[in-house]
Amino acid sequence: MTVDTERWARYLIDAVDQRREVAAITSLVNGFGVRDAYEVQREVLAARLAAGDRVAGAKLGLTSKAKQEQMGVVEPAYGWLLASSVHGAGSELDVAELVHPRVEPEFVFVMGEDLAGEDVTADDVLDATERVAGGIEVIDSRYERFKFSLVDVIADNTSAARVVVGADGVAPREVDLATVTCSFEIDGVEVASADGSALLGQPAHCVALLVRHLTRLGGKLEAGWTVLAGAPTDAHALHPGSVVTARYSHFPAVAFRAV
Ligand code: OOG
Ligand code: MG
Repeated sequence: MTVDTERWARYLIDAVDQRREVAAITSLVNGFGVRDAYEVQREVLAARLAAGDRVAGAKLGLTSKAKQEQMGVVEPAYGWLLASSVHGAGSELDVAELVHPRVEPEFVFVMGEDLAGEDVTADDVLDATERVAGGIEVIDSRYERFKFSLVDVIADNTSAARVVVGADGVAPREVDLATVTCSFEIDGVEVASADGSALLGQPAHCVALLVRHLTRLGGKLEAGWTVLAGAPTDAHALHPGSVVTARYSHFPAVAFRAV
C-alpha cells in the first residue's frame, strides 16, 4: 500500500507550528518505510522553502553509541538545517517556541567546496571543509515522550530545531578531530563529556556518510553549508533560564541562554 507522504508531512508541520507533540507515525501507519520517511522529510523541507526559508546545511543524527543507546535507535539518520534555525554563540533562544527541547554538543563542519560521490571518504570531506567548530544543537522531537523508531525520526527531520554554531574553530587538518574533547555543561555543571572518536571513530567519516546519502538522492553537500556530524554524548532536557556551554579542547567554547 502506498503511504500518503503529503499527509504525514502536513501532520509534522502542524505539530511544529502548533507546538504540540503527536503520535509516532509508525503507531498509525502500517508499512511506513525508510523511503517514505525521507520523502516526508523532503516534503516538509519543500514547504519551509516555499514559505521563504533557506537550506543552511545538513545534519547527521544517532552517530554515537551514547545517542543510539539513549534513543534506542542504532542507525545514523540524515536531515536538513534551515537558515532560520542557525544562531551564533552567545545567543538567547526562545524555548517557548519548542515542545520538549533537549540539548547536545556537536562537531560542526563548514564546507569550503561542493562534495558528492558514492565512495566519498573522510579524507575527501577534510579536503572540502573550510573549518570545523564546536556547536550545540537543540533537538525537539515532535513525537510524544520524545520516543520514536528510525523511520519516525527520519520523517521528523532528525528532531532538528535550533543550532548554535561557534565562531572560528580549526582548519580541517590542524588537529585529528577524533582526539578533540568536549565537556558539556548546563548551568555550570558538567552533564556529559566525550571526544570526537565517539562519532563512528572520526567525525569526518560521519560527514562522508551524509555525502553518500545526498549523492544517492541526486544531490550533494554544498560550499558554505553548515554540517552537524552528530552528538558525541547523550542529550539533556533544556529548561528556560538555563545557560548551556560546550567546552572543547581545540575549539572556542560555545554557549547560549534559553529564555
Ligand atoms: C534524533 C536526533 C539525533 C544527534 O546528534 O544524534 C541527533 C534525536 O535524538 O531526537 O541530532
Ligand atoms: Mg544532533
